[in-house]
Amino acid sequence: MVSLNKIMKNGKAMYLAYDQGLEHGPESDFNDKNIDPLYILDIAKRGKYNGIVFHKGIAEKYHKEIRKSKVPLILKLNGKTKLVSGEPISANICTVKEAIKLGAKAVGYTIFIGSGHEAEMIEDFEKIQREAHQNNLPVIAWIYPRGKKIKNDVSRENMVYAARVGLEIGADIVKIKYGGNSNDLKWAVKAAGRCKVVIAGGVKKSETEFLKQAKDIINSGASGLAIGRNAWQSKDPIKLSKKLNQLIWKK
Ligand code: FBP
Repeated sequence: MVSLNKIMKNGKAMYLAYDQGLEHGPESDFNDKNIDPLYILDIAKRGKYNGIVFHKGIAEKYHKEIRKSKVPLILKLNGKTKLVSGEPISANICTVKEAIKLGAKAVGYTIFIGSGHEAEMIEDFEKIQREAHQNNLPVIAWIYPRGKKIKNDVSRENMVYAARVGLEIGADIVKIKYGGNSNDLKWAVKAAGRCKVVIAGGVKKSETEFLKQAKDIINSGASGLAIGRNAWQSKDPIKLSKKLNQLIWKK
């Protein structure tokens, strides 16, 4: 098994996700501050995240600063904009080799299970997973049920399915969305077996609501969270990150 030591601490993790510039576009998610990748990198460093998720373009253009920050880089290898309609597919942007050259400590890959293009993404994942593991690089799979067949992407059935797909296809960590029911999440964590489960943050909530949800998530057996908007849209991202840190490692 590939070692997760570089991107986890005592089997737990918090990651800062910043792929929304491509996935959602700047208009819906960014303000004057968080539009700047260096602002995000500073949060990741001072907030003690176990990894920062960037796409290739940012990883290349801000390479020097990322390296200097010592925050482990998780390179997201595929992505899509929100401008397309129809069955979703996430296109490859970066290879495993390029990710390694950029100093990545893990790679990430999105699969929309249930999409008409599911098979293409699973096939691509197969190559990526093999190459990453040959290079001792952990693989994080973003598994999101999506497409016209999916009525509720966070139903018990779909959430547990997403977690299990992570285990079945050889991901080391599976990132899924949480529907808010801790019993469902406990079952999902069980379904993922030795594949670690981390939970996405979703749209910005109040700090109290977010931290309460984070506590439920950790108490349900998940290994951590991989959040974006709830951290870098916060008025005080460092304070929030510190609270999240204490909660995950039960300080
Ligand atoms: P957030 O915490 O901001 O929700 O980010 C988590 C994430 O998985 C991102 O990595 C990704 O860009 C986004 O959610 C996908 O969101 P959507 O469900 O809108 O495709």
